[in-house]
Amino acid sequence: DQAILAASAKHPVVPLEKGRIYTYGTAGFRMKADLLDGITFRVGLLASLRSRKQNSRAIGVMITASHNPAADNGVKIVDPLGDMLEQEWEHYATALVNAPSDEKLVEVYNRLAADLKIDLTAPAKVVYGRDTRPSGHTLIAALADALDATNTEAVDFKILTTPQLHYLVRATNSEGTPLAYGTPSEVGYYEKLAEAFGRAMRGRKINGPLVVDCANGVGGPKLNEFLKYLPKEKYNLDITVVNDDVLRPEILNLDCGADFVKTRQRAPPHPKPQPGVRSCSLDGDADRLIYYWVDPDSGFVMLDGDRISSLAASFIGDLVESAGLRDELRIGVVQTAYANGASTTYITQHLKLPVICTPTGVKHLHHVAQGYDIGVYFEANGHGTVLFSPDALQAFRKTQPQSPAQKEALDTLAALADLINQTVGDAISDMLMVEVILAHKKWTLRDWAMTYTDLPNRLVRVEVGNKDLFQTTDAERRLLRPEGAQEEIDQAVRKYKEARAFARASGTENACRVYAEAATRSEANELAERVARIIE
Ligand code: 16G
Ligand code: ZN
Repeated sequence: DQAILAASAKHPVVPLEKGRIYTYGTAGFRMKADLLDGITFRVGLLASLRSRKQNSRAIGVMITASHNPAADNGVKIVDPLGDMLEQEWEHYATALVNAPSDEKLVEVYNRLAADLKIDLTAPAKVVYGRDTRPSGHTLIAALADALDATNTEAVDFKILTTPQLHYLVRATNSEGTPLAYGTPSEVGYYEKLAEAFGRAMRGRKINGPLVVDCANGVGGPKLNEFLKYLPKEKYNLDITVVNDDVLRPEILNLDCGADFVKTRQRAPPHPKPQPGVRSCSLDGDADRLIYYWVDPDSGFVMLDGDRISSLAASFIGDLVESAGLRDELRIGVVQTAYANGASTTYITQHLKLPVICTPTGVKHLHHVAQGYDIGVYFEANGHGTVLFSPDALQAFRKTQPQSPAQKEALDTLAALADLINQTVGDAISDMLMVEVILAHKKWTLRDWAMTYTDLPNRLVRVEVGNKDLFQTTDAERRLLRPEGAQEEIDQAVRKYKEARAFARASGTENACRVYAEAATRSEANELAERVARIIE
């Protein structure tokens, strides 16, 4: 207790105005970096408790604010298998962080330990990393003080992408077991992906150069490093990394990156887009991916998370068929309400795969995807992955092929399961998956874009007095409160063809978001504005 008290005094939490508290949201704690020192210290305390509760397995802590501006930062906890912190524990994080004094903090800490039957003398281990934000350096010091005060083994992996940290947590905990996920080092991550990429390509060639915009974030240096592990000539791999300047923090996520491309629906202005060149953007911590090109005739064309999802589902579905496993393995596609209606129709009617809709936030999609043998999940914003169950992995290895084609399908599936990050959405791993699929199909980005036509859509952010008044149901597609609002939205939607709209409170800002889609661009815009006026 004394050690925690003394250390906590060095890392005070900045009090909020009356009635407001810090909450562990969809992305952990995220805000202006200068508010985060004390919060990160307390998250360190929770990570140590979590490790002790989880039989001393390693817990991860990642310091990043993803696509937010450079002045922000954030901190989140990664569970032993590399997935997000169990939801029940988000409340414990909130309780620790909002304790009003150092003494009360120790009280909450000890009460949690007692209630959860945690042995505070058991070993604990926390592995951590951070993105390139300068503030990360001092936040790591706060975290290290908490680990020190609680006698927790600390492993500092320094600067990493978020998905690399998730990989490292799982690799650390599975090392030396039959379920070993990979060597628990940054090099181990590159080697695993490079090897799996080679097996998945099976001698095919990449279809043209690719420009990768790294949002001036951690993805830049990491992708440059990773490229050293890939034999470029062998696969015709011609990748140009742009927006990879991490020495000027103020340009992080500035007019570039996956979030810019998705929300502005255009290519980053720098470097000047070359018509026809295949391009993609990562976000500031390299867990989101959006493809696009500027067409000399029709202008900017974007291939977002829904496109990556349907591409993966179509390719993997075909492979499962060729592998003779269609009756054995259940494939499901998980989306959120933001998924373009045309993608949902394409997946259900053309690919004949079930689509499940969950609330926004990776943890929800991940959880539902785990219920399938092969669970494909992506948010429209480009965050997602494909999960393979132990049964699926076993089937890829154990099925006796009756033909060369069946063998090829089984081997390709096994390679994809190693290539695709199983812990969380990973832009670098997803990019290689997309390249593998396009190489197999011999598709250009235009071929990919031709699979279906997106419904015109519009997203608006609406300032509201108190976003907590907005309560949703049906995976955020309908409002329960304020009373009467949903009826008004329904009426507005009925005025348009092929229309759909919903309003939900943001999980990361004090605002509401409205999404609308309809048969034409002007109708989608009009509908979005009508709904915005209803909830204003
Ligand atoms: C967080 C989520 C992201 C989601 C976004 C929605 C994770 C790792 N991140 O960034 O998946 O799309 O929140 O933000 O889950 P909003 O609630 O403000 O619309
Ligand atoms: Zn991100």
